[in-house]
Amino acid sequence: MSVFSKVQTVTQSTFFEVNFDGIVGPTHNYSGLSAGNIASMRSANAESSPQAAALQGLNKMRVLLRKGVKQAALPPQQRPCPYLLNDLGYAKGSLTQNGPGLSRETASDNASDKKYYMRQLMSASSMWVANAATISPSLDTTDKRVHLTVANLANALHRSMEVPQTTRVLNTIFEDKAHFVVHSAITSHSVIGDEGAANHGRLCLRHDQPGVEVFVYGKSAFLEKRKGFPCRQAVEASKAVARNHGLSYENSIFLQQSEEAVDAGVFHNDVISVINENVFLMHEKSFINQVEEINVIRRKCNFDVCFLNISEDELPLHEAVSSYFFNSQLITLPDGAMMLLMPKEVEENVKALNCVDRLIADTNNPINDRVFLNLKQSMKNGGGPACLRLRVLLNQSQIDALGGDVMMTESKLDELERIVKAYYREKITPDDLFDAEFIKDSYCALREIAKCLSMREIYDFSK
Ligand code: SUG
Repeated sequence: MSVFSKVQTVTQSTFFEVNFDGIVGPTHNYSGLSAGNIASMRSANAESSPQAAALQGLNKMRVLLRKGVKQAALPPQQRPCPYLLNDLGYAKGSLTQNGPGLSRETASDNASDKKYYMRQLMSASSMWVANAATISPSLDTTDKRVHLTVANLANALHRSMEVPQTTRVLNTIFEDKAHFVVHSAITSHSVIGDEGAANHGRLCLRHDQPGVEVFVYGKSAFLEKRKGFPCRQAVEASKAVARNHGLSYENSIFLQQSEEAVDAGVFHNDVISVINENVFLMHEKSFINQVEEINVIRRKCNFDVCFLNISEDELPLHEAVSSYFFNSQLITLPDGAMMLLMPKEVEENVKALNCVDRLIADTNNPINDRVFLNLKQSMKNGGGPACLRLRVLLNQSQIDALGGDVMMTESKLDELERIVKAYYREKITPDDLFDAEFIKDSYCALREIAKCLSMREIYDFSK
């Protein structure tokens, strides 16, 4: 029998991968803000449904909860972003059509400035919490605490403005210093751009064993500038995170994205590969010197790694990107079996569907199930299942030490669903973002969500 067979050991792990999903915010819209993210560029100015987007996200959490996976949630952020609004010299409410007017209006101000900034300031992009932070579990770090580094997201204005609120939320949840260390974001500059867990994975024999942390980058101050789509993650940032987390040379590895992948729309590594325990599922065009790098990983890991290297013939790069095949959540279920939670777009793409079914039929890997979910509202902005979740490996005492009331239950999901149905709009266009009534309604939604998660102090408007 193969070492990677589908027959599972039944001993319960003492560590759990807790999936923290970002609750989609009430301002979810398509503003075409992300260069190199093909879905975001294509969806610019389309009508969006914040309500459908949030319900699709809550449904994903419910599906995993019912599979016995530990599920948690992170609240949406306040929009327009109060810190950036203030930095830009705009008074509160001044950017809305029917707001109180520009109390600090100057000659330098004009309508196109306002439109440009409002689209940035209103982005609900904090829903993609795979970009909120990078996390090293206590099993890997020298001081045996969980380390989290907030991502600086320095490559785009609408994403970099997430940092202060993400920092506040993570400090609230991971407040207990006996278990957790929350590091501030690395100084915000694109040369040291850091996009968090979307460019990070962890290989281990089982979740309760020490692992080798895999950092993926696209650029470096020491590499030549390239044409084509922008690279977001700098190796300098990845190495800083590894140092701050107390990872050793032996338990960290740094891989460079292939330029072909970046130019095909792979703006984060989670668009082209995914790791869970000892399984590394990747497209053959994911990394530079991929074959050699696989051998380096084999040597570093003191356990067998199951590399599932999908060929261009089986699933061409552009279809891997359009279906978001690799942006799936690869999850170990309580019985030890592995499951792929995939976007519906995989089911709708013949090659992608054949590919996942071939993996499930193959007896030499532990993946034995797949579930397809409709996440189309988020997908249209380039955010699949894996983008919507932040994986945090925790043992029971660490779970007990979490601040707020963020672990999901059926009744908590019911309550969140009720709030979304009551306060989120069914349809908006980017022009609705300027409506003061819309902003007021969104504050009501956020107030109730914060109450539901017992995190009352996180929003500026409630102070
Ligand atoms: O940063 N889209 C996000 C999608 C992030 C996906 N995350 C991961 N791959 N982990 C981004 O490009 C689009 C917003 C807009 O165009 O309105 C956006 O920000």
